[in-house]
Amino acid sequence: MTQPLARFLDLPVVADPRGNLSFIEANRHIPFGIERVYYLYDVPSGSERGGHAHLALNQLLIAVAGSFDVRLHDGTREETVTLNRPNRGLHIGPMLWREIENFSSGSVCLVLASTVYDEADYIRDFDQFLARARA
Ligand code: T46
Repeated sequence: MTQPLARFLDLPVVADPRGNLSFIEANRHIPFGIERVYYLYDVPSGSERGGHAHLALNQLLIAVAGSFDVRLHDGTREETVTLNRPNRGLHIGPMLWREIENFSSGSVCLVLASTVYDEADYIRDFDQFLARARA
């Protein structure tokens, strides 16, 4: 059976009549330490984010509000997954091209990242990515 390019991780939920609570502990619920948190919000309809791969970065993407699609490519295969639950993350490892699209109105993409921001870790040209991934 073909392995998915990225793994869904179900996060704990503390259900409560006052509202639900989910939490994430580094190296327990996700397989990496967290050095950075960022989030995408106020995304205009029809916008796309991403369009790059990372050499070493691990990330967990969560649709903490609304939904969006993540299109992944490993140099050979392409796969699209939808994130639409605040208690489910998508673990994206290194050397996966990602494009994020179809953001619903009011959606928020929360990202936990294994390192601080480093432009040198990005591959922003798809042909360069393909050459490197297939090497
Ligand atoms: C990814 C997807 C899901 C920073 O200064 N610090 C940061 O932590 C980040 C993430 C970005 N930036 C700067 C770099 C650019 O000048 O913000 C600007 C926009 O970044 P970018 O075009 O890379 O944004 P996205 O949404 O296309 O990609 C981001 C992450 O960069 C990327 O790692 O996987 O979200």
